[in-house]
Amino acid sequence: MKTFYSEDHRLHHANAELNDGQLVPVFEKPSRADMVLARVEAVNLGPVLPPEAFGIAPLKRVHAGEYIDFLAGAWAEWAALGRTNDMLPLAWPPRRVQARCPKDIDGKLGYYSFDAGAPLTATSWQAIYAGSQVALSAQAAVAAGDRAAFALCRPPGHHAGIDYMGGYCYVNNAAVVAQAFLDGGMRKVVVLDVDYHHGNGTQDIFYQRPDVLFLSIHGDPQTEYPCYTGYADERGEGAGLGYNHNYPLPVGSDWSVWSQALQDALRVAAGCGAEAVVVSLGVDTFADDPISQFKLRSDDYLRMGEMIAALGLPTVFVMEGGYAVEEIGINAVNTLLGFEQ
Ligand code: Q9C
Ligand code: ZN
Repeated sequence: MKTFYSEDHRLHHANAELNDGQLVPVFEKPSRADMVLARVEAVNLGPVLPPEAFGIAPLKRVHAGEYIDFLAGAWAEWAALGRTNDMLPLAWPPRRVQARCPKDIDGKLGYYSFDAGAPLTATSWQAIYAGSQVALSAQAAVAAGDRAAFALCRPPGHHAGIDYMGGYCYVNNAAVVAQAFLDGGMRKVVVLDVDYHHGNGTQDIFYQRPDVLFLSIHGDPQTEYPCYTGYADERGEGAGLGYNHNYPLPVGSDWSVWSQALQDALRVAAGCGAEAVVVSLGVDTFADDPISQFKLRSDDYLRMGEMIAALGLPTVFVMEGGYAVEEIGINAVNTLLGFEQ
């Protein structure tokens, strides 16, 4: 299958993030994509192609326009105050306040985020934007008839909601791809999120809609980030009721447990009449991931890909998390190889 990739991902490399109460070097770093690309090339997965230009309009089909404009212009506002450190928010609207977007950049940062886990640097927007074009290029290849394509996106996207960033994510690439399929004429699309963390952003974007079925397998929010969403009783709302399925699993879950959740998710996916599948491909489910608590082994990703392929639907794989940098390439590409076998 084709892999879409842009070198511009390098333009997003923040300094530090908060982990266990300490500022530490970021886990979501450029070498992640380098390792995946190296593995794609080592196994001859297929051609590696640069993105085509789709512009910003497809992003504003799933995100608030004002939020995308904020991302694009945030650094300029920050730098105008003489600031040179990475941008991080420091205040959020609590419960029972009427949240209005403030004028100053610190207020805006909190308004357009749900945590302090998505730092912005001077050149982050260029990387974020390039990642979205990578995703759209993979979608276009599949819409044009390819059985599957791999969007090697960085930074990841599934924590980004309609109008907020967080958890290393800014633009929800998987949601952009799903919407592009619909805008191309499809009537139903599945987003299958296999990242260790709940895809809260994707859930937010499609929660009230029946045209995108969202399925997410992840660490139980009672103990795992993003802490407040991902419960099994979040089933969608209004017209979207029944089109959201969460599979929270306990810490320590291995393939025997995890694959049962996938089996059920695929059963739901097969029965919904979808015309395409978007896989939010996080491999932070790996046993040696430094920030996650599942126990998948590298061979398990081959089975995962094989099971997803059995749906028999056009499929776009969108890179999400995975922080065991040494093995991220093996694990991500094993999923794709398993799909193809
Ligand atoms: N001690 C993605 O995988 N920090 N984002 C968790 C654990 C945030 C993960 C802290 C993790 C964000 C795309
Ligand atoms: Zn994750």
